[in-house]
Amino acid sequence: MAASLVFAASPSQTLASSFSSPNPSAPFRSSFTGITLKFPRQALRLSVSPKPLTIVAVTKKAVAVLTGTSSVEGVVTLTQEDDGPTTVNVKVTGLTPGPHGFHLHEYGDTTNGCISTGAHFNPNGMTHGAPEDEIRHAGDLGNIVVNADGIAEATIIDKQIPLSGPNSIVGRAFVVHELEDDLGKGGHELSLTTGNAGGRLACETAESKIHKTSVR
Ligand SMILES: [Cu+2]
Ligand SMILES: [Zn+2]
Repeated sequence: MAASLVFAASPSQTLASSFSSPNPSAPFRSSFTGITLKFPRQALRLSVSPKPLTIVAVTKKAVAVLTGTSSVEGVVTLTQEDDGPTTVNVKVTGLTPGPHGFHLHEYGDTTNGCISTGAHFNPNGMTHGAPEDEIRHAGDLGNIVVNADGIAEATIIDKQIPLSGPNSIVGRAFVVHELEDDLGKGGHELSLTTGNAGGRLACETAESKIHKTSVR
């Protein structure tokens, strides 16, 4: 998607620049010149590259390495094909066994530890909920469950955390919490804002890598 936008921008810039220096005595001729300029450029590109590059899919990837003040650490890997859902692979170690709230918070700022990541990422102005709820923060990814060895491994597939576009989560931070996220249903005063998931044990910002899968 991003790649096709880049390609589309090139001919229109060509057109705009040819209009920006019109011949005042012959306005029709000027616009005609703009169009003929566009076709030779494409023809040139085809002759230089006999097998033109075709973008068949854009795989977007991002990664966050979670660190905290405690012994908790982990890695979050994100993958998104074109405009499909995002797959989140999480592995966190050093947690107490049981469920722990796992969210995407608004800011990628960890200068004051996990506190400076702000609230849950919420571009649609919703209240806190479960990942499967219609009313939820985009950043509500539920809980990750930690086994007896203190390790949590999970794969989450979600449509509200794209890696590009206006609601891109690249540059925002993942946070692992001390307690279970009640998914907005606990009746606590914090249930509808944070799921009452307690302290922030580890966090890190998602950083992006874009891969284009191409064929010739
Ligand atoms: Cu959180
Ligand atoms: Zn939330």
